[in-house]
Amino acid sequence: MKRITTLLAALCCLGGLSAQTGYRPAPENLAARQQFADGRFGIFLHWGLYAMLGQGEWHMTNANLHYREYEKLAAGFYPARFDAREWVTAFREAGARYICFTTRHHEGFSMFRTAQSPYNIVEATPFARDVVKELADECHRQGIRLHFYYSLIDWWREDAPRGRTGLGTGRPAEKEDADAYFDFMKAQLTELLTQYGEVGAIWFDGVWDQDRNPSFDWRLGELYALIHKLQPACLVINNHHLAPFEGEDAQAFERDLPGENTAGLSGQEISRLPLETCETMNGMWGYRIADQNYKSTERLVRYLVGAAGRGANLLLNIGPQPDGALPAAALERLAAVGEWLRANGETVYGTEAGPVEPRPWGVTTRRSDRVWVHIFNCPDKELFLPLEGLRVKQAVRFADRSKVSFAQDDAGVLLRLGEVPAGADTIVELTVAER
Ligand code: H79
Repeated sequence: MKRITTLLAALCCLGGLSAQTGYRPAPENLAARQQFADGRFGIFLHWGLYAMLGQGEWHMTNANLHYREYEKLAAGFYPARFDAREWVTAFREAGARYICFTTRHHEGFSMFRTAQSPYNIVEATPFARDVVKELADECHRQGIRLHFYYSLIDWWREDAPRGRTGLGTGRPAEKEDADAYFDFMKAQLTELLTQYGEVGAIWFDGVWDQDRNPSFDWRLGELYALIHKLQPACLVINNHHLAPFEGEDAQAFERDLPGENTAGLSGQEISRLPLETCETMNGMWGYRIADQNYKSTERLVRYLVGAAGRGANLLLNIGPQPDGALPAAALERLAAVGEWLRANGETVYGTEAGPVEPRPWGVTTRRSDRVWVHIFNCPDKELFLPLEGLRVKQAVRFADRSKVSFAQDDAGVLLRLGEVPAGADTIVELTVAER
């Protein structure tokens, strides 16, 4: 099976998904990968003109809005409450170690100062401020890394290659010009990597738009080589829902933990690169006025810890409002997750997946001789952990360091826990030694 998937991946590359050939990551890139993986928690931001419509970031194509009408939103975009310092402070206090911001989503509007198109926040809106610059300066001040989401697909540009989406936005077919579009993207990526200081990652999305056109070439090799030339430490991440291509520095998953596939976007094999999965706080990426279906703090913590227990980061999304403020429900959850991480972050940051595979009851994380057993749902008053090759020297509840009694043999350890509350993360810390 694995061989078939590898073969398929190779065929995909031949069929146009060419990646950076002969890529040897620079030492500073390898260091950045480690720092990225150690961070475990990032905040994803989907913000663009679509916020004004309050229907999520796909409304332009879902409602087949004409591009000449849609672009008029720009003249009314004035997010008076936008304050980069407030945003970044809230993310840092939530315990996030990085932010990924949509510099340009599928709607095609650039949220940064660009000379490549007048359709950008500085030139086309009365706000006339480069929010990416303000965020970058603030991130650098507060020691948070900044990643740039960059869409490969564009529903507004006339030259953008047509895939399976954005077909009803009224653009004349004869204006399609892939060469011009790739020049545009390369010039914008150059701006993003030279105007804003250190960039933690470029996060691509949209490869799947051409999945019915296997001969289409996204020229990813050229894009990746450009990024690594301008900033060797900058990670290339591409949310294409496939096994990684050469030239990528971390692997993305969407709306599922690695190894799970409830949303149907994450059937790809899990690579040895740093892993990251993204998920929404409510049900949408971009601001959706009718969606107050926010996940509880407990659930968000379980998801973050569930990711860590699979050796992955969580990139947790927020859709800022059209006025530039973050939704109150999101701010509440950020504060609560931050409080949890201040108490328990030691068991998440800088860890790797623990020795016990994820189970229905929870996950394990590990750093050197410490293993943290995160119990979300204990079926019993006792919990057996298969720990072949490891000897447990001590077991304590992480919260109060109280001893947990246990028995062990060659197969593993039986923890005598007593009652464990359902839903929350009860953490038992094991001190282990190799057998
Ligand atoms: O930016 C956010 C979304 O706007 C974007 N990625 C996240 C991070 C995204 N939108 N949809 N998807 C991801 C899921 C893609 C679903 C697909 Fe399909 C199923 C792609 C191909 C098959 C549905 C049908 C969408 C396009 C065709």
